[in-house]
Amino acid sequence: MDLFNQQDHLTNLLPADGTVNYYGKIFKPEEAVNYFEKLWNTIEWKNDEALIFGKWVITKRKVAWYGETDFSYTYSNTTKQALAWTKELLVLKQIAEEKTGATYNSCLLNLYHDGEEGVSWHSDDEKALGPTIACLSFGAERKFSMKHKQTKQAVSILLENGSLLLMKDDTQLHWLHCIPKTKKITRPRISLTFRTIVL
Ligand SMILES: O=C(O)CCC(=O)C(=O)O
Ligand SMILES: [Mn+2]
Repeated sequence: MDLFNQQDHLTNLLPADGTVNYYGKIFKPEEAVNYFEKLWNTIEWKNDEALIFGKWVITKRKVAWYGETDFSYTYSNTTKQALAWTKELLVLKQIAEEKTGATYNSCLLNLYHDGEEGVSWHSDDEKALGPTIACLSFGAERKFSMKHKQTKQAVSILLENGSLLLMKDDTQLHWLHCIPKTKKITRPRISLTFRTIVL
């Protein structure tokens, strides 16, 4: 057993039916700024297409999907092919793995240009997806909201620049999450959600 398990001091943000741990800022401000700029410039950002209520919608936020090569992954009726890990993504993946004590084989990245862009209520509960998702945030602080599917109980947390959030156990089964839109935020944010695809 690892006596210095870095999860020991963490409290569960959820009252029941899942586990969400917020690690706070794990990078120094200058490191976080460097990662933001590197990711902004090197990731192959694309507007996402999704079939929502039978209509093709192009999202304003940009996304990118990286992972072990040859992964393809279907969600919202679109099939995506994973791009090969970049140097920075591999470093960040390793940091996320060390901090959370889990391993990941893919990463969905989001780029929100400002508060007018967000992601609506959903859970990452696709069959091919493992239950553990680690989320790194760079740039503008955004609110991360969670809502229980049955009780509608709500929990939210501010995701700071250079911070790490972990969702695991039954979280995706019982809880929805979103990044609410807000007019108050004018600066961009990049999030990296490390996941495990089980084929
Ligand atoms: O940007 C975030 O922190 C969350 C994004 C998200 O929920 C997702 O990509 O599934
Ligand atoms: Mn999600």
